Amino acid sequence: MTKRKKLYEGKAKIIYEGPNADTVIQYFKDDATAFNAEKKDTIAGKGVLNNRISAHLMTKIEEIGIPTHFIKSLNMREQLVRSVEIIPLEVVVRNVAAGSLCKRLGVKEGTRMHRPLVEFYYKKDELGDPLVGEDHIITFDWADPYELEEMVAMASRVNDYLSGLFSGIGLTLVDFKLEFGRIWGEHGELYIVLADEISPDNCRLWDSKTGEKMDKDRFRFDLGDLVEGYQYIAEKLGLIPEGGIIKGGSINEQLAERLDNIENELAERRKLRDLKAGKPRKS
Ligand code: ADP
Ligand code: AIR
Ligand code: ASP
Repeated sequence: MTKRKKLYEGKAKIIYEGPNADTVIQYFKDDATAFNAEKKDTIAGKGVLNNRISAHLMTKIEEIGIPTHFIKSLNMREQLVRSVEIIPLEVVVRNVAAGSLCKRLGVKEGTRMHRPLVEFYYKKDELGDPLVGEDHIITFDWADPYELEEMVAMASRVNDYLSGLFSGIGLTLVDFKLEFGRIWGEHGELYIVLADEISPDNCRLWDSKTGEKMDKDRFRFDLGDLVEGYQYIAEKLGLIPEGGIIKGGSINEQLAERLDNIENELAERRKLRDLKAGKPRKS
């Protein structure tokens, strides 16, 4: 295997040089951090699950016409994505009050907003990613008004789509964080695309019936086994077989490697079931 150049190592992922100048490889680590890396741990299988969940959600989002950086899954921990210039903002959309919103404003956790709330945080670890307003963003040239409008429109569409998708599998999309990037076309035209990842590391997902938290809050606030929550989400999305691929901290590597196939197989089985459930068609 040729040695790849590491371009960047973050808290949860590593970015490697891709096969050509327009692409990079995202490697999903098992490292978990919270509160600006004050709390740290390594959780076997987290990277595999996030890679799979993010690949699936990005593909779905691309299908509804929102451009993303995602190209394809490479293996159980890696995906090929377009290389982008990351806009240094975290765009957070909230449907139900939780997390820092409750802490900052004293709103009761679980309060459903009558309209989704969109917030921006300046992506700067040294400052603890502070909340900023549109004026800060434009004044300091983190993004221009056109880019801002585009990001808000895309984030709202992602919210509508994902809220429906998760509600259909018994999960409430409480809030989530997106990152966007810039790509320039061959004539210098600018495209804004959805980048980074969409996984339970950056979405809050509660069981719609019981309210149980299935996302990274399990790790942040010691609410229970993180992998159990992530596997529950992946199972509901039909990405892994019932019973999961990680047991007692060890990954069933063979099964994990075959996840793409499993997804296809499950899709096929669903199709067969649907056909049998319906009336036979006359040929
Ligand atoms: P952090 O940098 O916050 O610790 P990660 O560990 O997730 O986060 O590292 C991944 C880094 O890669 C992030 O800084 C993210 O902004 C960046 N990134 C995501 N998608 C792309 C992309 N398509 N091209 C270049 N950089 C990307
Ligand atoms: N988020 C924000 N920064 C990093 C992440 N992962 C995500 C959280 C949560 C949402 O953004 O996972 O889904 C809002 O986070 P908070 O802490 O501002 O309430
Ligand atoms: N991963 C980020 C950190 O280490 C934020 C979080 O998810 O809580 O602070």
